[in-house]
Amino acid sequence: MSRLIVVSNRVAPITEGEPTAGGLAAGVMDALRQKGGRWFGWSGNVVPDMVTPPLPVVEQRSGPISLYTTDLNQRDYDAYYKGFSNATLWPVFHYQTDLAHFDWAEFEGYRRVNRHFADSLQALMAPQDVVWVHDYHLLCLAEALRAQGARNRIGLFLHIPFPAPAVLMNIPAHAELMAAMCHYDLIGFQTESDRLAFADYVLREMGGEALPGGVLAVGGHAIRTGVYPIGVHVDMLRQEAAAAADSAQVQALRASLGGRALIMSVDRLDYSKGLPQRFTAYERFLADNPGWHRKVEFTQIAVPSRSDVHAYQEIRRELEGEAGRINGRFAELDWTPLRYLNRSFARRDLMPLYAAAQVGLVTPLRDGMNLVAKEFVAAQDPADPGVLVLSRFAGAARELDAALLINPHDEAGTAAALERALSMRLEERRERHAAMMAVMRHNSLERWRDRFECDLRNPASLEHGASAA
Ligand code: GDG
Repeated sequence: MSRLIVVSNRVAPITEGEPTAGGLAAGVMDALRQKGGRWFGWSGNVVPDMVTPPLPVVEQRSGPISLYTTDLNQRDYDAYYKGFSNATLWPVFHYQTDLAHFDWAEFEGYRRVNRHFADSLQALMAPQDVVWVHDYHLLCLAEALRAQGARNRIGLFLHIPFPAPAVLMNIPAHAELMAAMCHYDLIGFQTESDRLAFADYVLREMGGEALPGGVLAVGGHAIRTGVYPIGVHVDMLRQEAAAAADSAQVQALRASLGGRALIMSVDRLDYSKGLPQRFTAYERFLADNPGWHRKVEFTQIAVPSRSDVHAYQEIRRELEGEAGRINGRFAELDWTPLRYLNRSFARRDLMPLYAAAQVGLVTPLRDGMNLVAKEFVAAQDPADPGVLVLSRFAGAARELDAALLINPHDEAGTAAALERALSMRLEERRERHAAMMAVMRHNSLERWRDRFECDLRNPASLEHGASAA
């Protein structure tokens, strides 16, 4: 029997009763639960440098799923996770080269951890198993597995954007990175423009050749590429939202709003999410529309993230200052126009909060997909839905073109979209919501997972056009 082996930087903890957080975790868990399989990744624990690899692998079982985790020592954590993954790849892949730093020693640490992962995986894999690797932390994993002689089918799904070659080439190790990626059999992207950016580099910088069906031939390898937009559990999210529509938390929110309209944003506190630009666009909206004063509130939930990386400390400081400044400018004794919450919420509390909002404001400067946009739409009451204001630079904008699409750098345009969203008549809101729901039902989380797994297991399926989303 050919099992599915999933590898990602972190493995989602199995928590009974609580739905699994985030798209990656939910999609992967579903895939493993159906057919059984193994999931390997970092435990999240950092141990002192005295502890040297190979570090032990811990197994946890839950029904047909086995989770395997390993710790990282401080040196590996600093180079692989904090350094090359989150201070080089993340900013460059999100086009923020000004925030990126590069250090060959960190790149070497990144490759070293990819090799350690490969070492641990060897013991968990049988020759016929297929391996599904996730995201930017593990771009060199297939190369490391091949070096150990693994001949399994190995696929990579990239959750974040893939940059244009000119941007990628800011990373001094771009050639090494791309050569490593070419050891994957299948690489999946969120959008066609990400896939084309990857193909562009392979064709122009590596002398590769494009064959039919998204196949790229380079240096004797054939790499298949495809587009697999990640989705959400549409019906489950609506049920979660409806089930808690009158929870104490939602009642408290409603009481505090006192009938005012609610604009809502939820993000990891990350510079790619465009929070400072969003705050100033809201400020512009308030300045341009005095008629809306006291009638609207904007709540920003910003979940702390990667707080030991310098750029994340900076943006946190900046936002605290901006929230205070905007409230200082517009607040009245009985009206706080902007609420800024720097904390996380339990997932089951989040959906009814989305549903209580009239406007979902999702304005990343760049985003692979952005699941919050999809969750906001799914959580709405179809009879009286809220409006999504969405950045055209989120992967989700490709599918959710019935949202009000904005450019997050255009302060006046975003402010005007907010006014339009708040004033939109019921009929137009329903039409836009129904159009987005239809696309989301089609590109479901099941479809994302099934298409990727099917294409990984059956190379022929791509040749018949399965790669087109
Ligand atoms: C990467 C890519 C791509 C948020 N706050 C809380 C909470 N969340 C959940 C949301 C959502 C998830 O976290 C965030 O997903 P996003 O897609 O918005 O963003 P990234 O974390 O940057 O994810 C992205 C994604 O991978 C999947 O491929 O879409 O482009 O960057 O599900 O609801 N969950 C809980 N408490 C919170 O306070 N439990």
